[in-house]
Amino acid sequence: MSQSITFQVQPGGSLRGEIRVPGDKSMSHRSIMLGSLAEGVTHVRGFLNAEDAMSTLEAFRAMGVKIEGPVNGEVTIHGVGKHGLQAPAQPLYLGNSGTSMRLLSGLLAGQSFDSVLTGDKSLESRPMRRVTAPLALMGAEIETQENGTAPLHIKGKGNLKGINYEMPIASAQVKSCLLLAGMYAEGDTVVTEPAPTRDHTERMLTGFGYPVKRDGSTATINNQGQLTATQIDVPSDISSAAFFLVGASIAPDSDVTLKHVGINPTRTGVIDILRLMGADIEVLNQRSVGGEPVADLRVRSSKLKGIDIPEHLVPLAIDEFPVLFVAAACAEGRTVLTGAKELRVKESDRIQVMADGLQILGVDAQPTEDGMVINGGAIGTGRVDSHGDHRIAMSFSIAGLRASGAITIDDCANVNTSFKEFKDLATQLGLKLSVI
Ligand code: SPQ
Repeated sequence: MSQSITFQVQPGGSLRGEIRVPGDKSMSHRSIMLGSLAEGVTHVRGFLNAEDAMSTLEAFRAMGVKIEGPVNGEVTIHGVGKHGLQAPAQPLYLGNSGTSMRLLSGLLAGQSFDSVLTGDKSLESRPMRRVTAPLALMGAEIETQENGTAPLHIKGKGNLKGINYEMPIASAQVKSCLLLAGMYAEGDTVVTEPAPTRDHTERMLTGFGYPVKRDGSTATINNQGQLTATQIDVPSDISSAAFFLVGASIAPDSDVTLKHVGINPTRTGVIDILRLMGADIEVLNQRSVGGEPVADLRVRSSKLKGIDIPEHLVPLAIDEFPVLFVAAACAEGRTVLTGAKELRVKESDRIQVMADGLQILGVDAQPTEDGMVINGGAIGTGRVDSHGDHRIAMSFSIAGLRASGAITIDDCANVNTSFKEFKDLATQLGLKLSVI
């Protein structure tokens, strides 16, 4: 585990310049998983070299896959084929990464060997029944702790059967877990989601030549396909870009261009929400890269206003709410978020932890069961705790742009799980951020 790190941000300043934030975390995980199961050698560019994606990469190395890199974002995966993974000698430690654990649980339930998945304190307190329950319906045997958390002990029985599953929550991790298990199940695995969630798994399976049928909110897969090695170009992560979309919106005299950002419509809720609040965001040079839409995003300072966030945008911006709460704190009037209960079971309880920190900074932020009510106003000064959650740490750093004094943020080491370069890129643009 990384050592404890404290950030301190001095108040004020503007953000100006052009940067490229690191590769998309969701796609980086999936590129390793599918590349490992493919026939042939897959080359990945733009891979996210951060702890979460590395947890996935190391897990596949531990299952006998030869993976070179990452070097400058390039990874070469020598695929072992759908049935070529080897039993790991030890439990697979997945650090802080929910995506690794939930997607791997599906994939490993379909293998013919046993495996154990573990993680850090945060990951081992996150709910896993959302995946183990439907996997059990497919015939998987997975032992959890009494309260449904990891470590997960997965029996490799190799005889899964397809199910027709209506997901009770909108979760790309649950959907992806079941699609990966469905690659090993007899008959069709049919997954229906209650609202659109990120569809990188479906797109990437298609890119590897594996048939997945998509019909509205339903995706169907079976065990008849093969994955064929391919080239993957991972765009920049819109969830990392989001810190600067908000930062440049709230800080006066700002003008930032974020290059080569993935703008898959299942991920762009943050742009829609900020625009509804009055943000000035231009989407430039739209293009398609390896089956995923990409663009440069130019964002300039604007006067934000509070809004009622439309609930249909919640799953499309689920990881961006910590920093959107900072935008709301800087907006004129009231912002209301509802329908976002899922935020309570992320790396931290993102509703409570953000409300606590904002209140320490003098913001009128009231947590509710499934969201938050924030009355925009001044941001003060103080010491807040990120509770080891990367997105909380970066969000409070951005709040410094409009604070009246310094903000000290404890427990920031996990910024390395998704965005190691955050401090360097943020200071390059003008944020007065240091490690103390
Ligand atoms: O991987 P992890 O820890 O779950 O990461 C987070 C994040 O903020 O980085 C969530 F805390 O992103 C998830 C996201 O919230 C990544 C993800 C994916 O790649 O499929 C899907 C979302 O989770 P969920 O639970 O809504 O399916």
